Amino acid sequence: MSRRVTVEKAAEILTTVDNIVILTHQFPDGDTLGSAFALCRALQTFGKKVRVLCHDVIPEKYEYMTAAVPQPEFEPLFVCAVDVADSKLLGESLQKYTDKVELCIDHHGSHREFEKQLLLNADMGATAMLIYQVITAMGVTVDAVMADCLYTGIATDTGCFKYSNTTPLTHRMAAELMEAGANAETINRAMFDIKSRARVSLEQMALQSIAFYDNGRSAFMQITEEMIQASGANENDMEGLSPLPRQIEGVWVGVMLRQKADGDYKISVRTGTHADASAICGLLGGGGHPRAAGCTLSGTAEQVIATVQKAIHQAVPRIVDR
Ligand SMILES: [Mn+2]
Repeated sequence: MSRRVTVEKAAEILTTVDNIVILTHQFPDGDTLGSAFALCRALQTFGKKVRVLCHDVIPEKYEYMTAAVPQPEFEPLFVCAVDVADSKLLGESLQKYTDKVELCIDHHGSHREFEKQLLLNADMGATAMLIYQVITAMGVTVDAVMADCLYTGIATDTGCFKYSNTTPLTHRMAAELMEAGANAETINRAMFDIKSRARVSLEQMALQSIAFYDNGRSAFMQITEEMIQASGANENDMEGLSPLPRQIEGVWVGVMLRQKADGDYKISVRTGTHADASAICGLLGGGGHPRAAGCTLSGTAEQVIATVQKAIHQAVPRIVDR
């Protein structure tokens, strides 16, 4: 069992230690990176040696964080993790730190304890919101670099202030961060608007593949190995494709089939208020959240679609009515 700590206690712990490494989760997103680089920068203002570690190569679009915060080499004496819901998510190269994490700061309700001390608040839409509070509690003034990092975490985890986890506090913090110099326009454009050409080419093919069933209430989209090859898309280009079928008017259940290298299909289900995605995927050996869930199936695309349809009909009987 981890010892639960408050924002003030976490701030006190961090101010008393040195040679700190901050761990992020694998397939890093704006929140884990924004949290890590903001905290790193804040602790460096005390003259401490601090650096950020990530199992994966950090995507180029976060260069305004990575380039702005120096990353010195040193022998770590204190290990901190941010936005890491489970030690497995540290990724292979950071697994060696699992039992050495002194403090984890996280906002996932599903958090699985692995650290000695934990600052957890699932009411926060982003870990960056907690980091903002910790930095303030340490008495550090948020500069423009920290503001950019924290704003990125909040904007990305709330889907640019669109998701249900967006609260008045989210907006208040974002406003304060803009006052502190966050480049909201540039950040939001880089995070939400800009797509690589490979991504656009993959989206073109994927949209072409969409097939409707149940009088247009369910929509299936396919991403095949062939499309990935032809578009030249990499792992980062694939992020955020699964909501596309659900965005179509009249669709209750949007399904994305992604062919994996071993031939199996990774299924992502997205729903609106009429259907429960986790109930559908639960019938197929997977799980997730009410609006977003997933599972893995093997077979041909036709077989997989038929299997998912059966589960949809069982979990959402009303979809075939009328
Ligand atoms: Mn997060």
